[in-house]
Amino acid sequence: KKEKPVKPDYTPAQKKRITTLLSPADDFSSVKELPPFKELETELVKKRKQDLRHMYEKDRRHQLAQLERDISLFLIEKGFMEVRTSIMIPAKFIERMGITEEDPLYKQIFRVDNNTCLRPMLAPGLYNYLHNFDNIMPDPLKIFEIGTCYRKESDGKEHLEEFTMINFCQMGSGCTRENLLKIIDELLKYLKIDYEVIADNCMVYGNTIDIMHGDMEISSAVVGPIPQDLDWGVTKPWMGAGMGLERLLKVKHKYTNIKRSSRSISYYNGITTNL
Ligand code: ATP
Ligand code: 9VF
Ligand code: MG
Repeated sequence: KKEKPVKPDYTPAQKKRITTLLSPADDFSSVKELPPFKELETELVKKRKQDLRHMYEKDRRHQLAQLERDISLFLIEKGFMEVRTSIMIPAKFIERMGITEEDPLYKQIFRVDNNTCLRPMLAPGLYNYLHNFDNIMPDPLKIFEIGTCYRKESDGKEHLEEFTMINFCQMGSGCTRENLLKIIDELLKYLKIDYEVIADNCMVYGNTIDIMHGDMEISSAVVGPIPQDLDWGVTKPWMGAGMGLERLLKVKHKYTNIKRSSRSISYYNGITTNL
């Protein structure tokens, strides 16, 4: 039996506009027939303006900024010290990370000039702190950074070229897979995000423990040491994990596209600003 097409059929441009205007909370499952485009558009524009006015009145916090604050407080509470390092880094840090021309990440680096690039990850800054704080702080040394990273990406719904990473790490005693998974579990429980643990590997770290939500990787976690530690003057065991904040927001708010949670002039807290 052939299914009756739902009328009216929108043009591709109209479908796109409706998709942009939809919020994950909108539910059309009980609607048998969609209204004409203009009618639906007007209704959705009105709802999204209301959503934004409601945020202005009741909350005023930016999701991405608030998530950063939540994660910072959580990790500070757990004994990790917050650091902030440069977004523009020496290009030689890329090589020192062990990222060679064969590594897919190599071509993804945004170069600023011959000697400078935008950081694709937080590890170089953290390595510097692990080295410099080793003879200052008691054991174990626990630090983290949250900040913007840049990678040239080609595919869409889960990748941004400008995204926010949290990378926490511990050096010295207690650096076991079990302890690492425990912190990740506590953090993701605190953020109310379901996950699965799988094994993966990458060129920089070798074996990684990947934290997945469905098909999307939300974190890569590693238990060191690894050979390139020595190039950073790091000689003790370590463990650490990197996690993307926009991906966490995508899961939390059920966004269909990660752009909704990115740094943007097109969306505010997942709502289009084109109203
Ligand atoms: P993927 O395989 O999905 O491209 P990755 O393994 O290259 O990710 P990692 O280097 O492990 O990413 O970075 C740690 C975390 O940072 C990822 O688990 C993800 O949550 C986040 N992340 C990495 N690249 C991006 C990106 N382009 N946009 C948004 N988040 C990202
Ligand atoms: C875990 C994701 C090498 C001791 C300074 C900290 C980690 C992986 C994080 C990473 C990636 N690594 N950005 O290192 O915590 O996979 O590229 Si450190
Ligand atoms: Mg990874």
